[in-house]
Amino acid sequence: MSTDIPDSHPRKVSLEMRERLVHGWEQKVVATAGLFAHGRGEAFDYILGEQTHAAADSAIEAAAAALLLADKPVISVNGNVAALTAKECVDAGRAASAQLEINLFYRCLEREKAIEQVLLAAGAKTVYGVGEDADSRVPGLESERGKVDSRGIFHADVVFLALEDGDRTEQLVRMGKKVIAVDLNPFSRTAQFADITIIDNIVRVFPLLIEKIEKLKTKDKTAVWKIVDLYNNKKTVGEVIKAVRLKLADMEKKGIFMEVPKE
Ligand code: PTJ
Repeated sequence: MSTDIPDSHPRKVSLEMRERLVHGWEQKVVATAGLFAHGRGEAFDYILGEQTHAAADSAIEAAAAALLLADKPVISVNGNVAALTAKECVDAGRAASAQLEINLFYRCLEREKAIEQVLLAAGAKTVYGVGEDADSRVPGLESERGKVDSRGIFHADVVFLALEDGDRTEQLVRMGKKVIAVDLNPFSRTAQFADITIIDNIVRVFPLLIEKIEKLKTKDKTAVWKIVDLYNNKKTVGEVIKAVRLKLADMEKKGIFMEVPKE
């Protein structure tokens, strides 16, 4: 079932995102729990004003730089990411010469294949982590997320991941990898443990990331290294939390949330 959402609807973009997830759920791409996870993300996005904050923008720039400098970068794809941004994953992978690997919490071959199909249809040439290809394990991680591809995440130096429960980020960092995480919740374990935390909606992140990768490709390597070296993740996460606090304080002070425009 899909509803035609009129252009005039003030929540059109948000409602369309939900439709994509429901469609993904019907195709077995999205886990049932993925729908709840999206709801949590929506709530944080609402508080963030559904916009990319300046601090998130600098995290995206650092992510672009880290991906470009990596020897073996990998973009980790789960159900929600594939349903919302399959084409963008492929485009970012191409721009940064990064591999795409499917990594799921609710892992089963049916979902792995469904997500692989979505990525191939979006233009991917190779997709790692499907079935027997997930032949290695992240040490210390007992969940299905621990299953990784030896050609991909297991030997990667930089891993880009999004929208996931927190335990894997910590272990990947312990393995010595640089982890770039996209998570709208600045308090999550993923957000706290990642080396570069992008607190923004994945649908806004990818287009900006691709743009920044292309721009940094034209710069010399020293300038790109400088971006990574100067980046401070604690400061970035703190700045986003501060922006939210100031916005809420301002709304509280004004005591007005919305006004119906007069005819
Ligand atoms: O596809 P699978 O099997 O790997 O399962 C994926 C889910 C999402 C079910 C699993 O990873 C999960 O349960 O995740 P959590 O613990 O709910 O965490 C998801 C995080 O992503 C939450 O902190 C949300 O705020 C955040 N989030 C949700 N939607 C978005 C988002 N962050 C960025 N952009 C979004 N669109």
